[in-house]
Parts: sequence; C-alpha cells; structure tokens
Amino acid sequence: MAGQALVVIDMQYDFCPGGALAVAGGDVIVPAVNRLISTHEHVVLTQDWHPEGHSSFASSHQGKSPFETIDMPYGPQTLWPDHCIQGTRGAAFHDGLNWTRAELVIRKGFRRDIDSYSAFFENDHTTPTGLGGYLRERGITEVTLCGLATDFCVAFSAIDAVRHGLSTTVVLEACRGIDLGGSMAAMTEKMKAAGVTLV
Ligand code: VGL
Ligand code: ZN
Repeated sequence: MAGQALVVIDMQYDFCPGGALAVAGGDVIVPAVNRLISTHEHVVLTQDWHPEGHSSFASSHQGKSPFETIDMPYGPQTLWPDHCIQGTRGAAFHDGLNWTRAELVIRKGFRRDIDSYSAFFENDHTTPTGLGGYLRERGITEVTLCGLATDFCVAFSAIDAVRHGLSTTVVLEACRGIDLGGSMAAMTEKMKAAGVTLV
C-alpha cells in the first residue's frame, strides 16, 4: 500500500515488565504489533535513546522523585526513572519484535536538556526529529501508530502526525499505557479532539 506507513513507538525492554519504566502488558502487545508490521509495506520504528544524566531523569534533579513534574524552559516535564540509556539492554528493541523490515529508526530524546515523547517533535513542540520530512519525501500521507506508551509517546506522536497533515490511526490493542494521574483518559480525549482515529 503506497502512501501508508506503520510507525511503531518505543517497543524497548525498559518499557516492558522488568524494565526501568515498565508499562503493564508492554510485552503482551508484541504479537499484535508484529501482525501490523506484516500488513504494512512501509514500517518506521522509534527508539527512546537518552544519554546518561538526561534532564528527564529524576536522578538528574536534586530532591526530586520519579513521576514528579518540574518546569523546564519549554514547559512542564514529568520526571522518570533512568531509562533507555543509549546502548544498554533496556534501550534495545524487544527480541520478539519483527523489526527487520523497518525502513527507518528514529531515535529521540538524545539531547540532554530536552525530552522527546513525539516521533515528530521534541517536547518544545518545535525542534523536529526529521520524521515529518522523511514521510513527506516518501509520499506517505497516512500513518498507523502502535507501541508504548499510549498516553505519552504514542499520543504525542499521533497528535503531531495530524499536525503534519497525515491521516492518522492508532490501533489501541497494539498499545499499552502508563496512566499517570489520569493521563490515559486525558490523552485519549486529546487524540480524539485532534482528529486521530482510534481503533
Ligand atoms: C516514554 C516516558 C519517557 C514513552 C518515553 O515511550 O511513552 N514515556 N520516555
Ligand atoms: Zn524517555
């Protein structure tokens, strides 16, 4: 199917049970994600990819604990346990993921002073990752998203995909969320309001 791409978000060990920022059932969706991979001609993966001491880590801020929020120059930022550190096992893709057909891996969150939930823009909502231009040059106008976590990286990516004028679908059975302070319900509503199709 020319003009369509699957974007698989952050299917990495640190977001699976036993990982540093484990999402409940994060590994359970691997077969569903693989089914989507097998039915899409174009597949793109994202990989959360932080340097040690990244500013989104609670451990980088004296007296702060994971899941607290701080104000960064670009707005509020949730603090996380250290996760997806470049080159570590936790940053690797789940071994069960059929990633070989992926045409592109977008790494994000590699700048120490800014986090990046979205596959398209960093958390200042202006610094691009390059994915928007890549898809445009490839003539892709429709994207389907799946992966981890529904209420953070998947939702931010889906909303930014709409911003790029892409027809955007999220396959919820192939996603799992963190649900921090009602974020699942809030981000589900935000995706709907933005014009994301949820199936
Ligand atoms: C994510 C929190 C921090 C995600 C990444 O993939 O949803 N969440 N880094
Ligand atoms: Zn991260």
